[in-house]
Order: sequence, then structure tokens, then C-alpha cells
Amino acid sequence: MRTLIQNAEIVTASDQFRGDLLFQDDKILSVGSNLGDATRDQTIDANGKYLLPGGLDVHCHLEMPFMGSVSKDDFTSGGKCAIAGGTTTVVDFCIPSKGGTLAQALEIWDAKSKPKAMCDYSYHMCIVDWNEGIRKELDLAFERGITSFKIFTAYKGALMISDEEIFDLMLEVRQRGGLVTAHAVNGDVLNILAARFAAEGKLSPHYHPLCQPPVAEGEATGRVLELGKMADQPAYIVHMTCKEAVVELARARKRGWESYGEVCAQHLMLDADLYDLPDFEGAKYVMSPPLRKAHDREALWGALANGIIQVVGTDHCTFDFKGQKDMGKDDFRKIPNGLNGLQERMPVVWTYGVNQKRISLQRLVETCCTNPAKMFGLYPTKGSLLPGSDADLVLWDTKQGYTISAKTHQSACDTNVYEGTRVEVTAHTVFIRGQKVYEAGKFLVEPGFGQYQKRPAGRPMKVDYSSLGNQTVGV
Ligand code: DUC
Ligand code: ZN
Ligand code: ZN
Repeated sequence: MRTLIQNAEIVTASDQFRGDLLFQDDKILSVGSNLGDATRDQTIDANGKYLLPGGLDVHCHLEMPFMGSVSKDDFTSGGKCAIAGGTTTVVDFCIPSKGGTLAQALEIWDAKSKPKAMCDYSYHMCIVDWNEGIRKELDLAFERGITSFKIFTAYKGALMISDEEIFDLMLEVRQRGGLVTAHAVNGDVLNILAARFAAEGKLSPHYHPLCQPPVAEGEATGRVLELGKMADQPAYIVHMTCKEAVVELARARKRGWESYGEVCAQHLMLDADLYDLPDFEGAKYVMSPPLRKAHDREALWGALANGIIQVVGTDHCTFDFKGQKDMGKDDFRKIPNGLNGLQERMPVVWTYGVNQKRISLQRLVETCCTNPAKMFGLYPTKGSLLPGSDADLVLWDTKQGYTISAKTHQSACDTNVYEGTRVEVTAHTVFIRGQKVYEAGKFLVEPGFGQYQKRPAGRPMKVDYSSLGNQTVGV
């Protein structure tokens, strides 16, 4: 079956032009400015719409057991959020239980994803214990096409591992060819500060960000990047939130170390003042690392524009306000950490990044679609409009905006941290592997449609920075 999409405003990481795209079954055949003579079975007139590659969100937690609860969105509701927000592939974090094996974790994650996935998906593997068994099991992860590993320098006693263990893991991953990613905040500092606040009876959400000050994030970011340098192993810092972390990444990149970074939409958009909302409403925004200040957001936008940061993610990990977040009503340390973003990421970055002239539309495609695929071994199958790429396509309507609300979102969660925010674009029609999965607010496939994406071993692909100017921290 051949489909021609005609007269679209086509946008890639490097180009923008009015043109046509022809795909056959699940693959793109050609992209050009005049494919009107092409043989086809159907034609879609995309006049007035923007055609972008489907987005990749390489940072989400679907149905994740965490802090005594389980995150609300699973691979079905989370997948619906993704698709309705123009994202066609998600990379979730497979998290072994303490003392468990990678094989056990994979079995659990497959049971959650396979029957429920709406969009395509893959996993990173979290390393929460480091021992001879896990070292051997890295081979299993690579056989399964899992080539990226996440470590935590925080969540002591649960997810955190030591520098010694991180370094040893990096040496092992280097031998096989993959990426080590890090949640980088100094966990020792965090625990001491949290215990001290608690001892003084300071237990409201206001104190959550004060336990993980920017300097604690900058320190851990620099440390992980230096461990990567010493191991000759590329490192990628997830959810960077502050100027201190950006400075460390910029420094590592200036020295030529293979270092990469990700920012999540909420850290570009939302401010730490939200923790002070009355009636425990601040709990809705409790995540780690926390929201920061306006000057941090400016540093993040700048780093996204000039290439210090390569990827926009979400850390989508939702918990209901009633019944989950309120587990921490009397103690912020018990509030399950996490919030939404899968549906909002691309519309928000388009509206507040592109339309407010902070980044170009090509840069949006690069950081939300192409670079995530390049970093994690999915390019050019995903994240691009090249002949031979999967026909993961999104037709965006830039004339129809909407106001974000928990009343209308696809998430199963009772809260949306962007409640009331106006966005100026809507994902109108979405194709995954050539199959129309969504049109005008309606889903056209069932849970289980999404396919697991095996990823090849190798270091991240080189990213082209030539058009972006100096990688300096602007504030
Ligand atoms: N941070 C969160 O806020 N939630 C999930 C895991 C994480 O690192
Ligand atoms: Zn994290
Ligand atoms: Zn996360």
C-alpha cells in the first residue's frame, strides 16, 4: 500500500520546505518537492499542516513501582499521551528490584509493555546493584537490544550505587559499546539535608527542593562526566535542571569528552515557587531533581538552543494527587516523585520555545525526534524522514491550539502540572510504521500495537553542532 502525503510543510532537523512524502507499507520511500506523479493507492492532502518525524521520548516511567506506589500511566494510557502529543516511540526504564536479576526485571517489563503498548517502545536498563551476577547479565541486556544503562547517584538504599560501582560498570559498557546515563544529584547530601529538615519539623513540599540544591546536582553531574572520561565511556545526564549542571556539561564538552545531556519539559517551563502552593498542592510538582528558578530555566533554554544539551525528554511518571501524592501529606519525603509530560512535551516546546523564538523549529525536531534516536541507537529507523526510515509521521495543526487540562488529557492521572497552559499546536494525524494510529482526537489502533525496538551496540552517533554557534552558558 502506497500513500502520498501532499503539500505539507515538511520539517526535519536540518530543513524546512513545502513538499510531499511517499511511503509504502511501513517505510518511507521518498521525500521531495514534487512527487505528484508517483504511483500510489491513496493521497492525503496536508495543505496547511506541518509534517514532522514522530517524536521520541527517551525518558519515561510507565507503571513503575516507586516509593511505595506504582506510577499511574501504563503502556496504554502513557502510550495514548505520547501519540496525542506527537510522540511515536518511548524508551522506558526497566528497573530490577534490589537483589534481583536483570532477567527477572525484563520479564516483568515485557509483561507490562507487550500487551499494552500503543506506540513503539524500548527500554534502558537501570543498574541498582552491582555484583558479579549483574556484570555477567550485561550480555543478556545487549542480546535483548538494550544498550543504555542508567545509574542513580541519589535514592540511597534504593537505587543509588557508589562511584566505584559506576566506574566499573562504565568499563564494562565501554567494552560492549553503549551509553551510561545518570540521574545526577549528590544522594549523601540530599539525605542529610532531608533528615535535618525533618528533625526540625520542616516537612512540607517547600523543603523538597531545598534538600537537593543546584550545587548538589552540579557536583554529581561533573563527577559522573569525569568518571566517563576516565573510563573512556560516553555519559549522558538525564533531566538536567540547573545552571550548575549545564556549566559542568559545557566544560566536559569543551574538553572534548563524549558527554551528553537531556532537559525535561517541566524544567524549561515551571518554577520552584509552585512548591509553596496552599493546601498541599505543591506536592503535584514534587519530582527529583526538583523545579528550579527562572535563571536556571533561562540557562536550560540557552543550552538547548546552542547544543550543550542534545535532547528534550519528560521523565513522565504520574501519581494521583488523591491517593498517591497524599501519602506524603505529613512528610514531603514520602510524596511519590514524578509528574506528567508525554502529551505536553512537543506542544509546549513548540509554543514556548519555537514560537517565542528561543529555538528554531528544526532544533525542536532535532532535540525531540532526531537526537534521541541518534543517542540511543534508533537512527535512522526512527526520528527522521529519510527513505528507508519507519513511516512514523505526525501532521501538526498550527492553527488549532488548546488549553491543557486534566479534564481532557489522555493520562489516567487526576492531575496535569500544565493545567491551564495554552499551547498553539495540535498533533492532528499520527502514523506509526505507516499505520494511521490517531486522527482528530481518535485512536485507531488497540493496545498491543506498539512494537519493541531492539537497539544495536555502539557509541552514540555524532551530532552536528555546526549551525548552533558557541556552546557557552548564557546566564
Ligand atoms: N525522578 C522522579 O521525579 N520520578 C521518577 C524517577 C526520578 O528520578
Ligand atoms: Zn531520575
Ligand atoms: Zn526518570
